[in-house]
Amino acid sequence: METKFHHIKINKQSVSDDAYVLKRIFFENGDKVNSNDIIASLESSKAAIDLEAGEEGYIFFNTFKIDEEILIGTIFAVITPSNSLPINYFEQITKKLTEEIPAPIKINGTDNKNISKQAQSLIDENKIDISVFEDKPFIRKEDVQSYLDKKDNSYLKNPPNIYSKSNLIVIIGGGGHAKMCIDIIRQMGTYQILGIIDPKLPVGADCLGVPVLGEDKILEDLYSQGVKNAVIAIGSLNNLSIRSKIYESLKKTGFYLPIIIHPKAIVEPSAQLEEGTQVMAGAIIGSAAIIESNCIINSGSIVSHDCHLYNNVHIAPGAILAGLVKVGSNSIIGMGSTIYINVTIGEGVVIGNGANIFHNIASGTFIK
Ligand code: JB2
Repeated sequence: METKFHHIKINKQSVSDDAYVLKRIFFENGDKVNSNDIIASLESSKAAIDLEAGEEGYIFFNTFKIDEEILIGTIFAVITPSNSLPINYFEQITKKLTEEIPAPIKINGTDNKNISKQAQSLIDENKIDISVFEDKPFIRKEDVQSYLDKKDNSYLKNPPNIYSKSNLIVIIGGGGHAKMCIDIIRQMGTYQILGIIDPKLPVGADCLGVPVLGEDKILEDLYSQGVKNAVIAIGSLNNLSIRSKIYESLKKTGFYLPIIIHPKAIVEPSAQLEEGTQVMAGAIIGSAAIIESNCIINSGSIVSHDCHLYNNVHIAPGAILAGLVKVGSNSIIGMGSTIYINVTIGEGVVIGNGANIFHNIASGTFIK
């Protein structure tokens, strides 16, 4: 039977507005809501607007930040009957909507009905010639702000139009693991790679045709220009906490970290993957496995049924986890090692390459 999802859209409340500003969100992703629950409040030019769930179920929000303008017609959240959402659900919808969007309307200064009120006042304030936005079917405050910010830097030399902008992604780190991530993202086809962030590589250096843009401090600027997605492409084999620190910092800025899955990996439909997890070529994730956020399931490894990997775990190439294995946060299971059924590995454990583990391993242990 097809699962029924209820989309919560931003609907027009008054004739004069084309977008509303997000003020508060009252639930977290995965929370249970009743149909008459208020899930968020927005602001129009005239009044506050309360957004109702409209259906009972589990709520998942599209990625918007407080004080961001949201266009009317946008799918703001989705309510699902079970506490899970298909991988990259909002990306798929956005992609579909993008394909359905008609050709941009030419704006020549006489017809300004496609400019939000806040955008218009910024344009007036800064005396901007609106022909600079002629590739945009609708001008939002963010577009004008981004144009103003851009005057002072050159990260987005050729900004794509607003609709494809939401699919831009930056790669954090420009070493070996980044190459694997770039190949996966290109094959997934959902995101457009803008560039690499790496403090040790010179700006303009090239990694598989992707340019290095600068160091981590430019990330907030990029985010404010409309780049909302990021991939942590650092394996950090010696210190997994680097990945978790970068994850926290990117989330704080507001970035969305998509789950990336190589097209030649096998992930059973009943497996649950969380934000930022990466599944490389040839990996297999078995039924009902739970892989929490920011994990790497590296090439050719096997995570069998009912395994539970907590945040920020790295399963190195060729490692095999039998069914029901649990692995605590920040642990690494080395290349070619095997973990016996039902074994629990603690947090911050390093299992060396080729080890065979038959018993539980305490947190912080290093196994050669
Ligand atoms: O905090 C950081 C940071 N720390 C290191 N921010 C950013 N933006 N970049 C950082 N880096 C950069 O990550 C380094 O400057 C370096 O260019 C890159 C790491 O590259 P490397 O090739 O040394 O490691 P890797 O993490 O990409 O890959 C390792 O781990 C994988 C899982 C390799 O050992 C691979 O062989 C392995 N498959």
